[in-house]
Amino acid sequence: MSYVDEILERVIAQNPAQPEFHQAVKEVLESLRVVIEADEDKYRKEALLERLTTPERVILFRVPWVDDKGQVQVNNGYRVQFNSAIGPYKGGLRFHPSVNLGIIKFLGFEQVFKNSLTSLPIGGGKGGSDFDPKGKSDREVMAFCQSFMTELCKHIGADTDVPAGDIGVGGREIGFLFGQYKRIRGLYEGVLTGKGLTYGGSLARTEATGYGLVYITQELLKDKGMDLAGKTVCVSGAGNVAIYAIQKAQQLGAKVVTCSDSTGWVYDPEGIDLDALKEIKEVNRARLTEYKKYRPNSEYHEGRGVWQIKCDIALPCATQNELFIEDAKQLVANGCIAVCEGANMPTTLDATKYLQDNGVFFIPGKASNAGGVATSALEMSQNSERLSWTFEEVDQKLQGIMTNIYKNINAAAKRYGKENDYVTGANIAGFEKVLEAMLAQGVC
Ligand code: NDP
Ligand code: 2IT
Repeated sequence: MSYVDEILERVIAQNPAQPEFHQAVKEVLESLRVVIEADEDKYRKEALLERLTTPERVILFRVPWVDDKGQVQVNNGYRVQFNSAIGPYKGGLRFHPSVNLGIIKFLGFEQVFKNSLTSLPIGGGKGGSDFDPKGKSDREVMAFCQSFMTELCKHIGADTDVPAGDIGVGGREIGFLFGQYKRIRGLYEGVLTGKGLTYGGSLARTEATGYGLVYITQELLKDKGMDLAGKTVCVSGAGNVAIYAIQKAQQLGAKVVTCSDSTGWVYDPEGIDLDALKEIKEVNRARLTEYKKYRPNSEYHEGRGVWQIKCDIALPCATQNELFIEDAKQLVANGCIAVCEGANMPTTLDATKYLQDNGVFFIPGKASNAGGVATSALEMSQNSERLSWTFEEVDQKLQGIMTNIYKNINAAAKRYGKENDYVTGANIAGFEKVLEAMLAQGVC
């Protein structure tokens, strides 16, 4: 059996009931097959793929806290420190009831390659909890965050592991987490990114993932002789990534006609009203049902359905496995040109294949949403030099990083005879640097 197939079997056998982790590993290893099989004996002897697919460390912990009724609640806490070959572990924290170890491992594994693609010195990690911030008071969120950090602070630090936000973790949560870290460890250091601007945060970090996604989409279109201006765009999600993707796409002249949350979706044929969306989601923390009050001509539908709407560009920005094969077929039938992932692994493997086989340009999340973590790394640099850069400086660097990622994944795909296959390009380009660093550091 080939080394790649052997490891795919091993990952499934050793990590039962973790389908998202299997899915992420399968996608990466299928892409790396060409690289590994060119020198299979060497990599097998080095147990390179066993090391690549086994986290360096997994931390599981209990998070007890007291709700507003005086009831003690208990959640599960996770931090997966996946790979530190090229820098300290870096990656977000997700607070969502669906969180389990398999999901955090898939996200940590993806993060290793994504962080490598940024060309900045950051390793891969991810963490989170099954805590649901929805419907909780600020005091309850603070009580949870303080308890979560009381344990997590033993395992992180500005030079070891630097968490940030993800689903359910935004500025409010990062503030509570930072306060508790400082209080227990007595260190005022850049241990988290996505911080508020008054205590070490970076300008443009809030916007970075969504902006970066649109910058790389524009780069792809330019390379193909097209432009985002005048294009119709469908976005899913209505959180941090979705909101700033919509903003940048609109600034570049596109018309964004959809967004969604976990209960339903909006179709606004005249273009999403971003101020309304921000007020609903960022200020009121409310549901998308509110949108119709601001825009009576828009449609609100329960459930999922964003990908039915005819568009040139699709930007899935909600969560994993939210774009299925039926959606891919609909997008192709509607003449979609490109799908660029804002979320992590939003497209299923068969949907990805269908899109690629039918000539839709497809950029995977580890390349197209890397602007967020890249700007986190820029926040770390600013914290280290105890200076802060202007919005324009950070935004310029972000644009440069996204352009560079596009060039690198495009070149890697071409080098292996897979032109336009940006999944293969991203996995190989991300892997190459990690591989070299791992081999240079010996057996560890
Ligand atoms: P937010 O919590 O800000 O927003 C998430 C959005 O997705 C919300 O609209 C939420 O709906 C919806 N959503 C979440 N889970 C589900 C679900 N199970 N089913 C349907 N809808 C869902 O998170 P972000 O915008 O930060 O993250 C979105 C995606 O982008 C995630 O995949 C994340 O890993 C990825 N990402 C985030 C980065 C960042 O910097 N924040 C960087 C790179 C990737 P509702 O409002 O109802 O909860
Ligand atoms: O998935 C991701 O890249 C993030 N949630 C951002 C991680 C970070 O460290 O900024």
